[in-house]
Amino acid sequence: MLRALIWDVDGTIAETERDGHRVAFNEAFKELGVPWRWDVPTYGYLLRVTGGYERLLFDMECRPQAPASASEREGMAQAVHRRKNERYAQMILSGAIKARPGVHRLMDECADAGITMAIATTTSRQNVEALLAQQVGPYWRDRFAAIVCSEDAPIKKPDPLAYRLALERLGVGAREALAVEDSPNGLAAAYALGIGTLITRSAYFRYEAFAGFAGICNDLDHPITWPIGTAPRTDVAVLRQVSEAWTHADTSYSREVLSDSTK
Ligand code: XBP
Ligand code: MG
Repeated sequence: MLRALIWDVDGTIAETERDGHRVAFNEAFKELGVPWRWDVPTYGYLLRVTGGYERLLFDMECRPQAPASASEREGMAQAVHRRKNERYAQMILSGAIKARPGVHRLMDECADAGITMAIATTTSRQNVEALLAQQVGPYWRDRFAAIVCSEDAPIKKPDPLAYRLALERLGVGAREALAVEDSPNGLAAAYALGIGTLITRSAYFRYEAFAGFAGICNDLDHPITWPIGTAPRTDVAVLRQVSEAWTHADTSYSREVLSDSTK
């Protein structure tokens, strides 16, 4: 039975990757004299690496203009990432980035239906705070029984740690929860524990060939498809059907992954 809905943040609650973090990174590059920018396709490619700091280090590995020594690159990445987060918070607080369609509605419906909610994200507490306070309101924390951020789960998605902690803090089993995600890395993190994932495609993953999802849609107000059904939008009744179908799904692959990781 569905008891909890676990929300990813970036790309899922709002289009923060393309319109927020990427733009803020470019502003930080400019301010700190870093001689390159990330256009929309380049940032999409870099999203394979989770974590803004890690993403930056990964990109620098093949930038001839980047410092030669690892310690200099790390120093530069720390400074840029810090400034990026300041600019990101300012951008979010200005209200420039809104929640994606259906997010507020589904959160309200879950609260009314007694479905507990949590957050499992690879971004920082400060970035979550900025977005949720702006978009959900000053009492946003009251809506979530568990809030797992990069400080709690430093090993980032696709590692399942963030979801493992969310389940533990919620006190529910994998089959009693659904995840809402926008990216392959997020899906992999939830899938590794056997949690069913509802994919709400963000701009970067509109044409991604996802595999292993419990349900998929372009946004929560648009039609959703799951292995044994379709519906015009995602509401609590649909979440329950998706969860029920997932209960019967074959996730033997994830069990193999889990047993391998404990050897
Ligand atoms: C997505 C991420 C984050 C953001 C940037 O997180 O990978 O790294 O791109 O945030 P989510 P930071 O799990 O919410 O989709 O700069 O704080 O890493
Ligand atoms: Mg995401």
